[in-house]
Amino acid sequence: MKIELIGFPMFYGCDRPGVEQGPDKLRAHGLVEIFEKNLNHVNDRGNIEVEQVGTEMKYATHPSMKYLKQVVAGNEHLAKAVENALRNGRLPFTVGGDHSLGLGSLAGVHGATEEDFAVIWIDAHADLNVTETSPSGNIHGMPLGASAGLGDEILTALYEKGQKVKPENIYILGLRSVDEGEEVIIREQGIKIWRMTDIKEKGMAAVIQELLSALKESQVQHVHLSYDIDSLDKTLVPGTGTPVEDGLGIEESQDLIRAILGTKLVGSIDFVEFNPVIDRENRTLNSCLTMLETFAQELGKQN
Ligand code: B3U
Ligand code: MN
Ligand code: MN
Repeated sequence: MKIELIGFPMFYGCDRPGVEQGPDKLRAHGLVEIFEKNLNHVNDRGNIEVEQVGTEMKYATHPSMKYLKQVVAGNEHLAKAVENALRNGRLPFTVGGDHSLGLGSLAGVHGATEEDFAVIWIDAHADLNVTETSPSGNIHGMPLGASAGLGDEILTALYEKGQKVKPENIYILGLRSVDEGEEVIIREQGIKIWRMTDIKEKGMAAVIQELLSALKESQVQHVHLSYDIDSLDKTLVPGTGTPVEDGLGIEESQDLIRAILGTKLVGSIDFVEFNPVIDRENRTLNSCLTMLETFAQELGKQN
């Protein structure tokens, strides 16, 4: 298993500076070494170039989608990098930055794969908003919807025109903060979700069984795993833009990650929303390092 680490230092999608420092903060605390310890080939391709602009650009391209031009431009670069990594037989592991990077990541996967692929989105939020349903105008609340072909063409046509992933191949886990409009989209599109209440009620082991059997039934051969650290409980991640209570514990999250990677179908991964500037006592940093170690160990078993 060859890994291509890609940093995506962007905060425009969440409109809260600090999260763009995530990739370098994690590098400074051993990100590359964690992977090298567990895998024989890791290439850190560095950070994707992100244009630096001031707040006067927030609504310069669209009346409600913030920093639209900058988010699209950065994600076009990311899509190319993800597609290239996959075409070179590597697993792109993209470290954010905010979750708008799902746009570029999924566009790149779509570019490199012939067949339908699945997306597993682990997140407190659904990230399914379109311009009309978004309460914030923050694009990090929209990448999954846009990748499913919903909403404004400026986002759905990113990198390549049209839908990148079919709604029936989307699985969201860890949900506990869903906007009204997103609830409608989930119902109408038949997106498979496991809320935190489902996970607490059934237990993680049962949820994992449901997820794996649905995946198996779909017969997809590529799974994209998008991991938002705000899926973890608020107490574990004070250093993320929108922490939410009643989230996953570290062990629950590790069990889930191990099971998903254990399918050997995961071919691309995102790790997003760590904001070192608002962290407290390195609690979020430590949660991130623990989870990254789990990712690396499990990927290492696949050699
Ligand atoms: N759903 C809300 C809040 C949000 C989405 N993603 C995060 N927060 N991290 C929105 O603004 O779309
Ligand atoms: Mn997210
Ligand atoms: Mn989130």
